[in-house]
Amino acid sequence: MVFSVTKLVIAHQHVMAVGFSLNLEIFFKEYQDLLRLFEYGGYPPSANYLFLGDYVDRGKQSLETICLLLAYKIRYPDKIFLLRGNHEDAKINRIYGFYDECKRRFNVRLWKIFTDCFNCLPGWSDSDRGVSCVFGPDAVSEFLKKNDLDLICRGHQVVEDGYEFFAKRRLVTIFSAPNYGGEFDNAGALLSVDDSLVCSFEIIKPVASGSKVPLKKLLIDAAKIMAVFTQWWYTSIAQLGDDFAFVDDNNLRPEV
Ligand SMILES: [Mn+2]
Repeated sequence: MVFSVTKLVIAHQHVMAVGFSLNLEIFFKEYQDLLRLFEYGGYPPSANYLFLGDYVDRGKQSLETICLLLAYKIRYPDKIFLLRGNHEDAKINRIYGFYDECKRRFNVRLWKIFTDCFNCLPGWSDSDRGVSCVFGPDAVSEFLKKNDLDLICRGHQVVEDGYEFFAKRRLVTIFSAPNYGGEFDNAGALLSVDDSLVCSFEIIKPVASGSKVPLKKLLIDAAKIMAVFTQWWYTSIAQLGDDFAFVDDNNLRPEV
């Protein structure tokens, strides 16, 4: 599945510029946050999604999260788009949880396969100015003018209401994981963009710690997800061409 997505992402990068009608940033403290988002916004393919990155680390079920997103990417390649967050990087997710989860539940080889996949996601490049930089409204305005854009939508940062405007509403930060890391009382938000490019927000309210969120669709079993899409993966792999290397399944079995 990971190989399929790697190839698909490479093949579909040109599609990134095509219009979409739903947009959100994620950073799931739990896999269930992703399912809550789909409950709000509609499960693919009923809506188009552009995810802004940060699919792994910190939560206990990063594998379920990334596997569901990759499976949807394979099944509906023109309906779901995955940008690369700073956690889709071996240097980061080696430290913040994903490596440990792969190693604990499967093996290190699986983590390396994901690393190859993440390296193909469209996103950022290394900054030669250090780990990050700050910018003001002037930089936002200059960038929008230069690129003929109306609004910058970015993630990567916890904001109390799930979204927060900056620079006279020319930039918006979206953060979709409510109660981030169990340490914040923040709401999560989805940004919806309709066909007329009118933007609106849907807010996912924070929940009291320890309470269970009822879900209409409990797609929480990664094995079930795998089973649903297996046939599609193999069909997809067959269509992807000769330079497609297929991994030995034995290497992906959980280590005891
Ligand atoms: Mn980030």
